[in-house]
Amino acid sequence: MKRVITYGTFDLLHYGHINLLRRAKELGDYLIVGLSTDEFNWNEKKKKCYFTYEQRKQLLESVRYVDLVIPECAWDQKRKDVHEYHVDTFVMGDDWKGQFDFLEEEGAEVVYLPRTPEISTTRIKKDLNK
Ligand code: C2G
Repeated sequence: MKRVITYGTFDLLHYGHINLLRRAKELGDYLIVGLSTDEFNWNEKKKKCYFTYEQRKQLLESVRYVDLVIPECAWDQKRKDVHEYHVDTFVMGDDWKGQFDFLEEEGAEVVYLPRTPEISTTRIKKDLNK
């Protein structure tokens, strides 16, 4: 059983997120998503989510590629998560390229996947405000 983990806010879930989750799942058999909590988003990413953590969790849990959703409360929980969840592969979009290579020290393969161009939560909000 190959276990994969990825992290994110996943607000206004869109096809770019789904493309990431699908490709992440293709790298193993079990996909864990570390979902940024509302506090983490606001305090660490200055992101004000449209959907609450519980709503974003419910959406992610309904995606066929996702097997488990856990809270992401801090930047530095990844090292612990890799061991606690017996993770083989860590995946992020390539906007994060190089930021998490240290997880290889914990024995995890680190993979950065190309982002889906054009779509983003920021773009959706901007277009809807026109
Ligand atoms: N993503 C993508 N293509 C897009 C938009 C997003 O592949 N058009 C990917 C991102 O690269 C990321 C994931 O989808 O891997 C989730 O994106 P966000 O919710 O924006 O996550 P982010 O705010 O980057 O949080 O500790 C890591 C952070 O929690 C990542």
